[in-house]
Amino acid sequence: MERVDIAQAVTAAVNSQPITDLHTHCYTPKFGASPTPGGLLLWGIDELVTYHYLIAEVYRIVPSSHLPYADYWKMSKQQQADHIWQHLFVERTPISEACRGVLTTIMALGLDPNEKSLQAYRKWFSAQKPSQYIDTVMELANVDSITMTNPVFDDHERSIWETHPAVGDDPRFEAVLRIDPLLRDWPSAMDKLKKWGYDVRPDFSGNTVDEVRRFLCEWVDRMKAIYIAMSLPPDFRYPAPGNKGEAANRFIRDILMPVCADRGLPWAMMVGSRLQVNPDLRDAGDMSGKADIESVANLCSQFPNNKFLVTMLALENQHELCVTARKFGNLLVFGCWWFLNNPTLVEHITRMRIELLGTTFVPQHSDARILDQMIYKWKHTRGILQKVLIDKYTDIAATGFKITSEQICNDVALLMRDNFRNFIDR
Ligand code: FIX
Ligand code: ZN
Repeated sequence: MERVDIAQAVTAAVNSQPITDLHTHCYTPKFGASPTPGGLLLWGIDELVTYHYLIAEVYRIVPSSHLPYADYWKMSKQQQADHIWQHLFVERTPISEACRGVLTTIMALGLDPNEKSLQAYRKWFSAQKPSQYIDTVMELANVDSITMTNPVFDDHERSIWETHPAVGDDPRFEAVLRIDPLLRDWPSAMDKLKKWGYDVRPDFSGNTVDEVRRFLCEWVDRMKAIYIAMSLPPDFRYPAPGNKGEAANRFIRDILMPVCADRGLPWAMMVGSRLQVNPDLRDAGDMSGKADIESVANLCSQFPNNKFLVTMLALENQHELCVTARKFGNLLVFGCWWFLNNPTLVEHITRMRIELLGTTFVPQHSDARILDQMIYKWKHTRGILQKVLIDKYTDIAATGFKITSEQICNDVALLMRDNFRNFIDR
């Protein structure tokens, strides 16, 4: 195949391949939808423009000395959106990736991205209904399944699951049991489990191991979770050193690994998020840090019957994560997470992953917090994937190997859907 034919085949394959989005913060409409207070499904222009990435960016223009954080948080959602639109999209060029994403989404919806106010967009969105709009977004993004993130230690979300057990039942969505406090704050997690009726103690005495396993199994079953997930700090270690680390080691060894192995569930480890370095920014207040790849290797090695779905937040960790994946078949590398989800880094990381892992990884997840973001996050990703694959197939063709359109389609299906589905046995 000539490069021009490869380009045509790759572009068609990547554009037509439905994506299984393996990590988002979107929800079925049964969880309630914005602007209803407490609605967990966030959608529409005011949510899109007040995405926490953009809050961080507007505070670089209007610092807290001019607009105290407390005054921003007292504003209505529309006032917050107007503030961000004015400073990031009207008075300055919306050139950052988070700004470009909003413009891509607006354009894909058939609206004019040059409006000086949000009124016209608000009028258009006022005519949309959440459930139908989910179909619109999935069609525009060509996404066939949206994977939720369901933090069981979030009191509001847990109460919804407890009062509406079928809340996750929507063929467009899958659920994920998210359990960060069990490693980030074991003692307070044990206090909560005790309040919820589990016979547990922070020192693991008594029935603690069985009771925490029961807790995990009951919620995996209630949610029909397709994997168990945690975000972990840069200083996560396995095994954790010293007495302080013993609880974490025991939780992983005696509880989490047996439950995941028994249920055939991957443990999704999202490693490197240092939370709330600026708490006044709320969701925008987290940052990244270089993490320890040896801990990932130790887990893959010590638990060969477990599956590890891993993404790391620091750019410095990406190469060593690829090398580790070459050593352990029970490790599936995924995504260019959060601060890595920028064209320059996505292209660099994806090229490296193909060169080291072939087609045995998952290039991206959207991490969409606002439903509409799936439109831009996947449009931008598809463009980069096309660029990288065209180069890689051209390199292979230059060896005399005969590339076919069928092979390209099969490879793209693996990268955008089937590697993940196969890993969770779906
Ligand atoms: O821990 C996570 O799931 C992170 O993705 C989020 O906490 C983060 O705020 C985010 O949405 C990044 O894109
Ligand atoms: Zn996330």
